[in-house]
Amino acid sequence: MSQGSLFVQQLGRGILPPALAKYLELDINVVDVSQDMEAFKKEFPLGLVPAFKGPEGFQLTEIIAVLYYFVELKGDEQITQTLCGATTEERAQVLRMLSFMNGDMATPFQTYALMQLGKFPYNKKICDEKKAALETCFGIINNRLQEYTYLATEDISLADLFFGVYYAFASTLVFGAEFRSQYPAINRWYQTVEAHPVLNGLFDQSKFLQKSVVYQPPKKESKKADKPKAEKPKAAEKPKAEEEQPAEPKKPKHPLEVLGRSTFSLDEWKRKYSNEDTRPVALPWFWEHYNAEEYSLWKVDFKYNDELTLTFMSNNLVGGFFNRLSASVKYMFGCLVVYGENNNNGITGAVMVRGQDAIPAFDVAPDWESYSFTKLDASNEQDKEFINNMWAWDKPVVVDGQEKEIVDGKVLK
Ligand SMILES: N[C@@H](CCC(=O)N[C@@H](CS)C(=O)NCC(=O)O)C(=O)O
Repeated sequence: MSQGSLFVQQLGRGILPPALAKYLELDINVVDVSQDMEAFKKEFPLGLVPAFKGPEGFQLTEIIAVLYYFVELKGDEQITQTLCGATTEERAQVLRMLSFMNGDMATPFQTYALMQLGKFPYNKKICDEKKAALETCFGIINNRLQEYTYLATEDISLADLFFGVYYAFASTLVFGAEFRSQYPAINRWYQTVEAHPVLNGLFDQSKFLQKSVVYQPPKKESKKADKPKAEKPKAAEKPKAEEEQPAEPKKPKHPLEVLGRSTFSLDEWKRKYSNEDTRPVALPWFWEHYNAEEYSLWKVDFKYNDELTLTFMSNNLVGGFFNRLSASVKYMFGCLVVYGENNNNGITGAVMVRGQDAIPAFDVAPDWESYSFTKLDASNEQDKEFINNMWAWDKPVVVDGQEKEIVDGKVLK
């Protein structure tokens, strides 16, 4: 029987609990909350991850509590002593380091990283303050590692695993080589801890940034505004009329609205896809009802697969892209999948859009140009097979003649 469900957003420190559960061979169901945020918030109103739900209504939040719970759940005294400390003093030291890193270090890191990445309004003074706080934290950790092999005890404890994840994540997200070179003892320590089975394979040092990310203010002129879109009807400029007037037709809200209602019911298809078994029921229904004059089918590929690192981050990228497509989603359906493994993965998929052109549907997302769109032909068996595979998402993808396992994906519906 499952020992519970772990709710995560597999990013930063969030990847440690599932990796630990796997190492401990716990039977825990890992749920990516971005798939259904509403359902998650119903159970955990704070909406913070990681969160854990065990049998009989047992609930837990706070990463440190979750990590300890998993170790206890394993119930192996040897493992518990190694990961959490063997003596009263060691146990206190492990907890101390975890608390220090999850509070004093993680809080400034979050603000600093989000500001440098332009995801939080940039403020130089705050950024400088947070960076100084982080340098103090890294300095404390570096000093410890000049004298001791590990962070809290004489072995790799939860504290080392936590900081291992943080250090590697920070190094793939914002901190370049010049930042890391200030802390040679941390760097040396990392070479050892990354081989620990919990961390092994999660990060690839060749993907660590050479240059630190520095906030780039947005360019004044918008690229989009420069581009004339002759083929697209203009967005409404006047307040929209209450009723459709024959003399002055209501301006469509979305360019694809001019195409009118389709005979193929997209809503019905989405319901079939969600509620029925994909291969035996939903896909045959789709091909029976699909109307090639009303909807076109597209192979969608991310253009910069080389820049992808961790597969969950690739999947988050797809999630973000789909969120930004929300204004078009009533004209679209499809799946993008992530195939491969950490530091060697790609994003591909198949999407159906209203009309014969992909752009009016996709260009509501500012990052649409990061993807290439190749039209598929439903009368071509190979194309049809590709669409089936992308939507059923149950077979490896063939990329450059090589089979690659699908590790994740998202449905646009
Ligand atoms: N003190 C909590 C913090 C949890 C937390 O801030 N989680 C972030 C991800 S690292 C989150 O869930 N953010 C989503 C949100 O704020 O909506 C812990 O250590 O578990």
